[in-house]
Amino acid sequence: MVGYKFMGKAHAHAYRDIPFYFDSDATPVLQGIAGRDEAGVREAARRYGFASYETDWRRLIDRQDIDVIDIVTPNNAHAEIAIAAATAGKHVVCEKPLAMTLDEARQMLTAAQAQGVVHMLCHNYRFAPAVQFAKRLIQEGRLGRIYHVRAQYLQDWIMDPSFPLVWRLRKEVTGSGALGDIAAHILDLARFLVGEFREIVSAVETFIEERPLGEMTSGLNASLSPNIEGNQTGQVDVDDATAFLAHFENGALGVFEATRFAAGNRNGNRFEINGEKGSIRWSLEDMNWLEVYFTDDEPGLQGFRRVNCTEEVHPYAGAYWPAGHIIGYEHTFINLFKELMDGIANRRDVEPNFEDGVKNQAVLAAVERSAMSRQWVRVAEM
Ligand code: SOE
Repeated sequence: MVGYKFMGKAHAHAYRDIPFYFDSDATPVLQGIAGRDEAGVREAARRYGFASYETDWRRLIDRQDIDVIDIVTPNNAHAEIAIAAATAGKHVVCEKPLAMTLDEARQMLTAAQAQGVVHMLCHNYRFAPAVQFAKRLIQEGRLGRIYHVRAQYLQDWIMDPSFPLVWRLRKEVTGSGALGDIAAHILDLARFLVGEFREIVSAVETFIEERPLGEMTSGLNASLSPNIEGNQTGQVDVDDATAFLAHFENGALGVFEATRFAAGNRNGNRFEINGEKGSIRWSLEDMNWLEVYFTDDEPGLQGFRRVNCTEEVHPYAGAYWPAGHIIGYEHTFINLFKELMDGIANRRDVEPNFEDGVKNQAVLAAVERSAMSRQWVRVAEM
């Protein structure tokens, strides 16, 4: 694993838990973790249970005892590490967004395909049992033709103007703001559930343009840089919020919103899909439930039913606890890495992969271009 903070913790925990719940076709062994800060990476290795640590990620890639490289670094390091890993014949799994630009994403896909390694992109929310069940209902045609998808990813963790200018707010490190960080998740869910985007019109906004210098500490917390002189500040050069409309290839109409300025919404990832025969709704903050409405329900009894997706019949749910015993955020990663392990053991493609990463990156690029040009942008032209 390269990197070890918020996502490093989520991934390491998931790898360790896989054998607890699943008979996967391969079992992860935490061989090595890399990070530039020796004290930090040593402590991560100890806490997460890695056998060794390195202060240069290239050393992990050179090692013969390592088969898979997992990238949980800030976004500007994804491409270099993924391409080096794939070129060395290692399977690669990468946090989202796949890359800083569409061009980088394409290079990553090309490198992985050229070596025939398994590649995976960490859109973990696809792996909530209720989301997988929603996919099954749509695939079975239970909603019929899809008319609408509306999705929101609402957060509020940078609303305080004194929250520092961390890497997630600096374009050269992160690529974009709420767009690549959280709109990426909802557009990936829309592609997973509804289909491909055709064209987009968007707006982006940066509400607070200057912040004190600082660094992420743990989770989504940050501290001011210890060495700054006086009240040194820097310019925020990414979006705080974005909103866009989309036409899908299959004719569906989409409405999307992602922001870090929706007070009271800590991690509000939700969607609603309306089809000719019914609707479904899901919200991460109530992630075990799927709300389902069918137009052919008996008159007088029509209404949204709340389905608790913890039964044996619900994807992945049977691996955990008896029905009604709920699961959480971390289980989305366990399910995702279970698929990665099976894919590697059987040398078959897994999803979402770098191809999805390229398609998602094209949508992100179209959102950015549309916001600049104030015009509709066709995703295929990116
Ligand atoms: C911060 O916005 C963040 O941690 C994202 O980076 C994750 O991808 C998302 O799942 C939760 O919020």
